[in-house]
Amino acid sequence: MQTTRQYRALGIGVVAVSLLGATVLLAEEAAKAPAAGSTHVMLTSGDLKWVDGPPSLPPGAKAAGMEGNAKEPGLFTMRLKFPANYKVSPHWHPADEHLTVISGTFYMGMGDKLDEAATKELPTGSFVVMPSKQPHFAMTKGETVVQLHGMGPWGITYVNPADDPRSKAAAK
Ligand SMILES: [Cu+2]
Repeated sequence: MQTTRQYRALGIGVVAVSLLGATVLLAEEAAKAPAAGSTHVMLTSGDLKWVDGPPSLPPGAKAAGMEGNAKEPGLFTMRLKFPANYKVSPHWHPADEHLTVISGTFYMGMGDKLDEAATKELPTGSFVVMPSKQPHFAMTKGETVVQLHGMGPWGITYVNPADDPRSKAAAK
């Protein structure tokens, strides 16, 4: 009896210690996480370095990386600037798309056919989460800047491969 109780107490003790250990470990990982990338990020809009948008987007877009690298595993944040009357044909991404409208008005809709009437008007300050693999499309009427964040490696797959600017570029 005595031994059983002792073993039981020991057993509980072991579980308690491992739980404590796991908690401490998680806390340490969490504390380490923000610094894991490099250093802190403090960017004003003026600090952004705009370059031509990626070849996966129709010409005319500008992009500015802010955090991480969309091509690599991990969190990334970037801004995209679209000219007026810009359209991104139905497509989907390998991970959830998080989008914040920084300036202008963005129009976004879900489905595999670009339907202007089916878009939602998203004025400055709007926020969207588009689940991975969910086909969607987007357009602008005036110049619009959006901030995109998600988990890399990021990508874009057009529902209709003919809409992919990369295949158009390759065909030229
Ligand atoms: Cu998208």
